[in-house]
Amino acid sequence: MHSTSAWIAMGTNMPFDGVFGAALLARARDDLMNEGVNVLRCSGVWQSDAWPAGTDQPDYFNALLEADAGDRDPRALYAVLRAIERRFGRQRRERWGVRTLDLDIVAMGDLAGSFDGIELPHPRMAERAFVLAPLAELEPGWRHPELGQTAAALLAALAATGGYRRISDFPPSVG
Ligand code: PH2
Ligand code: MG
Ligand code: MG
Repeated sequence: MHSTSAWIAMGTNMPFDGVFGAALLARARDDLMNEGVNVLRCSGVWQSDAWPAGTDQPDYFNALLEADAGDRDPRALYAVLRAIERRFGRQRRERWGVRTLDLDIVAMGDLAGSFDGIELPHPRMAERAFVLAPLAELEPGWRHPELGQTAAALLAALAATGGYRRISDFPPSVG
C-alpha cells in the first residue's frame, strides 16, 4: 500500500455532548482511527486565543496529528474529516465562527497546489501559531514545500501573539 504522511490540525472552542477541550479532541482522534486513518503521532494539546486577534470567542484547544493517509488522495481524506466533524454536531454557519470540532489537512507529503479544490499546504498555516507550535513540537524540521522554511523557523518568525501554550499531553485512547 502506498503511504503518504498527512498532518491533520484539530481545533475546538465549544463543547459537544458534554465533552470539551482535550477530551473532545481525543474522541475525534479515536473516531479517525475507527475510520481506518492510521494516526501515528499526536502533539500535545495547546490552548490559545481565537485567531484572528480581537474576535470575541472562547479560547481554542488545538492539536496536530500525523497520520498515514495510505491510498487516500486529499479529497478522500477530507471526506473522512468532514464526516467526523458532522458527527460532532459541526454546522457551517459563518467563517471563523465558534466550532465544536474543526479538522483541517495542514499538509500531505510534499504536495503543493490545489487538489480537487483542497489547497495544500493549508493556505494560512504559516500565519498560525496554533498550527505551527504543535507541528514544531512533533517535527521541527518539517519543511514547507513552497516557502522552503521549516516549521520551527516559521514559528519563530511569527510575533508572539495569541498567548498560545501547551496545556497537556494528548490524552490516551479511551477504548
Ligand atoms: N480556527 C479557526 C479560526 N481561529 N483560532 C485558534 N486559536 N485556533 C483555531 O483552531 C482557530 C482559530 C478557523 O478554523
Ligand atoms: Mg480551520
Ligand atoms: Mg476547517
